[in-house]
Order: sequence, then C-alpha cells, then structure tokens
Amino acid sequence: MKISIATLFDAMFEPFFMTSIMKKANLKNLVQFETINIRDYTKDKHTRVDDYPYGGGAGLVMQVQPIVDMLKAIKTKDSHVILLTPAAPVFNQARARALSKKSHLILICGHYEGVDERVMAYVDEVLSIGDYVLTGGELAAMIVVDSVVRLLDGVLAADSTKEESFENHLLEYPQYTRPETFEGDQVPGVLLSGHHQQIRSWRLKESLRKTLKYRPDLLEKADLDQEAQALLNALLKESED
Ligand code: 6GU
Repeated sequence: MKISIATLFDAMFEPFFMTSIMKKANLKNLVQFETINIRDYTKDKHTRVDDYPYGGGAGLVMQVQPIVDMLKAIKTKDSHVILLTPAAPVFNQARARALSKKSHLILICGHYEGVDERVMAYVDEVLSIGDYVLTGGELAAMIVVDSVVRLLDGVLAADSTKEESFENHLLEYPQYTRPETFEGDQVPGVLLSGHHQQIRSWRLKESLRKTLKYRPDLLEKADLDQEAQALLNALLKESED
C-alpha cells in the first residue's frame, strides 16, 4: 500500500513514520509513505494557501486551487482520496478494515477554519475522528494511518487483530501479564488454570462487562450468540442487585 499525506505541516509526520510499527511496516515494504506539502502547489506569488471566508466570519479557509492542483499531480486511477475534517462521518474499525484493502490512500489534512467546499468534488470520502475539534487534520490522519497499517497482512503477528476491541462490536477483555501478584492484587485464577473453555467463557463475560459499563451503545450492534446473551443477562441481573 502507498499512503500520501497532503498537509501544510509535513514535519509532523517524520517521527510518526519513523517509529515503532509504522517504521517496521515500511522497512518490510508493506507500506510506502510520502508527504506532500500543499504549499508547493500554490500559484499565489506570496505562497498563500488560505484566505478570508466569503460571507464573513472568523478564521481563514484553505483555498481550492493548491489542493486540486496537488491532487491532479499525484492522483492515479487507483487512488482513494480522503479529506480529514470534523464535518464528516466518524471513523471506526469497519472503515479502517475497508481502507486497508485499498492500494493508494491520499489523506488531505484540512487546517484553519476549514477547506473551500469545492474541494469536495475531488474527494472520495470525508472522515472525522470524533466529536471534538482539532487545530488541523494532521493528528486525525495519523490515527487513520496507524489503524489501517496495523491491519495490513504481515504487519502484526497473524490473528492478533481478530479478537480485539470493536471487532464484533465488543470491547476487549482485560489482559494480565507477570507478575501473578502485584501489591496484593492477583491475576484472576481462571487465567492460570489452563482450562481453555473456562478462559474463553470468562473473557467473553468480562468483555461484555466492560462494554456494558463503558459503551452500552455498542451492544445494540453486537450479534450475540446464545452463550453471550446468557452471560449478558447474568451481568444485567448482577447490576440490578
Ligand atoms: Cl479530521 N479534523 C479536525 N480539524 N478536527 C477534528 C477531526 C478532523 N476529527 C475530529 N476533530
């Protein structure tokens, strides 16, 4: 996969691409990163890329010309163009899975008060990362890239993305590692039992418990089998007492 980031702040991406899993994925040739500075495409003699909003109002708006010229220069028939903006559907694991199947992602980072709406005709998709406002799309782009790259075949150990949070609409169960006892706090005995069936059932129940506590909205989308439904009913009963 190739990932192109179009931004006014390309320096933000260097440490991100050069660290941990992003770096490893790149060294294994599973992903190629490039940053494109939108300012390089401005035709303004003072290299401006933004201007005051028509109709008035606070802040500056990114101009359409530099962004569209940038896209015309780098886009191919395989490119999937995404604009990061808070005025968009919220990104999630299902979108990350879908994007991980594309061969070329172009992520455009909006800045200032927004991007001239005429850019919309040149993008395939708009994405927000949540219900809060950032100064720009750069951190949002990193979040999208991180979640997509870790799903590419060969980046993580096989199967490690199968059982995690949001796959099947549940939060992940609690995890423990050594030591067995920390300041008197013990690892749940079932995890030391070697009894795989009981471990699986305990994890499912704790996964349901966390989801019920923190993200009850997810349970409406989860299609629970008979065992899961019985465990959830037990949890709901517990919380009544
Ligand atoms: Cl994609 N951009 C900005 N500026 N703010 C955001 C966002 C994106 N997603 C949530 N807040």
